[in-house]
Amino acid sequence: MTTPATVRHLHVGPDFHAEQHIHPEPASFLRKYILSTDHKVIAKQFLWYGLFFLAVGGVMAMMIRWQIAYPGTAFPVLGQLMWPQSGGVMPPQSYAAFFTMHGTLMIFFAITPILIGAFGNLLIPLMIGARDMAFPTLNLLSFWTNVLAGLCMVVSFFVPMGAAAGGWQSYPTLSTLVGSPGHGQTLWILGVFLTGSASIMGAVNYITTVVRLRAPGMGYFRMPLSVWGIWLTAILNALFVPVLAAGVLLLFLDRVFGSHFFLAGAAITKGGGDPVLYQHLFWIFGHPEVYILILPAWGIVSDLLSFFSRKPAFGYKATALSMSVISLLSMLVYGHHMFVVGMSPLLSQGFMTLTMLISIPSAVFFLNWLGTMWRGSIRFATPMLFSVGVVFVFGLGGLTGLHLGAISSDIYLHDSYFVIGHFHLTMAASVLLGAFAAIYFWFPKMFGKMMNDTLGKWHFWLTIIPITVVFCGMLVVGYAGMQRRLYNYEAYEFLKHLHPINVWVTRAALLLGASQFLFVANFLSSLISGKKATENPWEVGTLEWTIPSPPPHHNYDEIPVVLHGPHEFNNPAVAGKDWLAQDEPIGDEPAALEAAS
Ligand code: HEM
Ligand SMILES: [Cu+2]
Repeated sequence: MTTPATVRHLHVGPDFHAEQHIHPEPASFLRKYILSTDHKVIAKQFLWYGLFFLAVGGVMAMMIRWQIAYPGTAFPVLGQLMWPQSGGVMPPQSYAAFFTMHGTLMIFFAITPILIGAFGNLLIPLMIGARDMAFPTLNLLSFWTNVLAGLCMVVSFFVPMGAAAGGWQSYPTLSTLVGSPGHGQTLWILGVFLTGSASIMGAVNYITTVVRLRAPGMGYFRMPLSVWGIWLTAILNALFVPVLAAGVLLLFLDRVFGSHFFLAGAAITKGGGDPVLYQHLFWIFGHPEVYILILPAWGIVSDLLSFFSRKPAFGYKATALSMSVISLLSMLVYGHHMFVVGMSPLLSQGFMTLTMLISIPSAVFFLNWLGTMWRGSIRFATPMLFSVGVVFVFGLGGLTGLHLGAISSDIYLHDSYFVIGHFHLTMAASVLLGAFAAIYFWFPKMFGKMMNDTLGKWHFWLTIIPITVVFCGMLVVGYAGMQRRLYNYEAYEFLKHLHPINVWVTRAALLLGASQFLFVANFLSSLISGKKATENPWEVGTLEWTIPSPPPHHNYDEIPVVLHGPHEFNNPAVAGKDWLAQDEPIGDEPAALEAAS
């Protein structure tokens, strides 16, 4: 969108022109596709990388569920391949490694690369009107450091004694040499440290790009909510991933150099530290981490609900501010993960009160979601269905958080399947459905082709129904007292009656797993022979839809000048269509720009 020459010289922000030259596209295959500094290429690299680990983490979840429903029987095909010595039956040690690595891979190597790595990279420069990230080389480094981290995780499956098996938090003393003598745990530490470093690099890049490279007129309260979500996530990453890095570094020193930061009592001969210290370091990071994962999904869903309801996002500013308040409060509540560690009641009451406070801003943006859809002329395309799916599962998950935020009920439910059900609804299902919504929506911009909407709708219904059965089933068995991480819960008489529910949960999980092949087929066939995408197939106004699909290497011929918010629908001054691009002038727009400054 070219703008009258006069407008370009009205500065409303930092001097951005100097910082955004048009660089020629690299010629060699290596620089163009492998060692690329182009944010759009790096976005695709993160997407493939994340989808690979999502598949690995997903298959592991299926095998965990198989063991729970059909203990003592081999998982079809894979069981025999992996455990021929036990007739294909998953041994107890492997069960512990499976839930540990399932959780680790899903959080750090699947959801993070997809929602933060891929969509952070794709959307931030395009949606704020920039040519690339502030630090393109750092961006390249961040991706390849992640690949190194992923390699550590993959290799850990093949070392003697296998992968880490101390839970995705890797609490000491179990994760020290006392509980985990093999190299698998050390490789886990290296992998987490490296992926943490990559996240910090990305965070610095995202924060700087949003602050410094917004196009003229793109004030913070004109940024799409997708950018708000990813930006807040980057800030939390920059603040809290270093805490995790410090914790695992000390654990590494304990394992490799014989220090005693997390070893105490009988585990050592003299001096000594405290294993509970690690829990504090882990959860100071760990609770903000759940918001690091979900904030991008919240932002994306807030935008998509508006786009497909053909209405401005209800309470746009309130949603952006609620997400900011939640990010702030998320720094102050980590103790609710440790109500049973023997903390002073005064301290846990403080954490409980702050945790309950979070439900207020959460309710604000949740109601804004409903307000956006209310009386909208809703287009139920696949991205919209997945967005509504997020509203549904997050609503369920959020409500069950209240049980776990209250000390009295948490002491009973701690480490039960109720916890597993809760965080899978809030963290797994919400981010997974959010990621699918984003993939179906921005696939045309990334690859220049449309995904098949009918297949997409089948994928949606065959995902939302089983995923609800799986995680709500977990809430029920957890409420009945079933603990997590039990290789064979039927060893406990009082849990035997839960077998039928667990069988149905596993059947639903297997259906959930199988229906993902619809997505794989749709993704690959659309890449190869999908319908060519136009510049703006969804008819929405954010900047990325004002340039070709896929965009040219330099994104914008001219840096756009932003005149409107991201959700301009049904503006009476616009004739012949119900939407308005953020840089589209109506009437004497140069005056409007002046007004915006
Ligand atoms: C979509 C299908 C999924 C299914 C069926 C599933 C199933 C499970 C099951 C059964 C467990 C508990 C094992 C046990 O304690 O005995 C588990 C643990 C876990 N899952 Fe998932 N999961 C899925 C997706 C995800 C996703 C997308 C994430 C992350 C965003 C995730 C993160 C975790 C974590 C962190 C744990 C705890 C691991 C531990 O106890 O150390 N899961 N999952
Ligand atoms: Cu928490």
